[in-house]
Amino acid sequence: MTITIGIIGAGVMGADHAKTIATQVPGAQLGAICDADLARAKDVAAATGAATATTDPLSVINDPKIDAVVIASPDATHAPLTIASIRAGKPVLCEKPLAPTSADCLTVIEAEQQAGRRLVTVGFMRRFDPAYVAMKSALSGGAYGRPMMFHCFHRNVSAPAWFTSEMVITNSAPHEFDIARFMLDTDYVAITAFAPRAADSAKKATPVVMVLETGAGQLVNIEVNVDAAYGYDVRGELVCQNGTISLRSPVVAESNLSLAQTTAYPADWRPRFADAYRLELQAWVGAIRSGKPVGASAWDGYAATHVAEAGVKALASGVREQVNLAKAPKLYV
Ligand code: ISE
Repeated sequence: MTITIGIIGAGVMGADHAKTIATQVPGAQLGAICDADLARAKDVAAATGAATATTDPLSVINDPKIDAVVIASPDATHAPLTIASIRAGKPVLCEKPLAPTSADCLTVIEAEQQAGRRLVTVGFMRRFDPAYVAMKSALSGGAYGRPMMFHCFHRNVSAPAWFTSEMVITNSAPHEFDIARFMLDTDYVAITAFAPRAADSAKKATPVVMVLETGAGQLVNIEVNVDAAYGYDVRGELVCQNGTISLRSPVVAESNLSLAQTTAYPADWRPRFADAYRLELQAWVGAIRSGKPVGASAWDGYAATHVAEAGVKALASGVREQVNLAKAPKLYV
């Protein structure tokens, strides 16, 4: 049975997902591309062979020919469109964040609990990235002993002038909040956040350095710099009792010229995490068939947003803020 997918949002991520589904996800096809800009929806539909283009997301979600929904529209629309998908009984892959506020995340969790089954996957694609998968597999083998610290660096080439330090925490850092929680299989109890003096007064965002404490006494430090300039660069080193495990970013070529050896950084996250997005979409379509959910749940989406809210508070207060995550409902355990 071919899974027919509707994509809501034809911007950077929606177009990327459409291309991946059209070319690298066997057993899936594109039934509709939806965007507030009909011309953009039509362009993506034409480029990927999607059957229709529309500006009406609910017409996609409620179309009986659509089996599943990918939400890659603006963040503020994620919760209401995810809830509409749940109510239509459709599996939904919602790009991060599940919602900009933890209160809105809880409305999605409430709807999914009423449905009585997991329908929501949140697009924390790093869980499918081969480097993070290898790190988690090595850790689970036991030879490294107890993980104590996780050093994370997340650097973008540049962000728009309107991007703020708070958005560094709410928009970019949730990837680390989720992957470290997934890697260590624990929850956070506190967060402290620091920002250096801005290097460029024309920019609103500064780098942000956060230290998170887990319930198991571990430390996760995260540097996010959205104006790193030199390249898109995500690093991670897990420090365990008997050794360390570090991520290696995929290097597709190494050039030797004029007495210099160089490798290139990607310009943004899409090349660095292309495998992760592909594997996430393939696993999600497989899960729709098997009925066994994969990837980050709505609860994981809530946890990331909840930690981000505490991080924004910590940046403003300059003191250690508690992270009080409620106990996950049975549906998510
Ligand atoms: C963006 O939304 C992403 O999800 C990227 O993975 C991240 O690197 C970037 O900082 C975010 O703005």
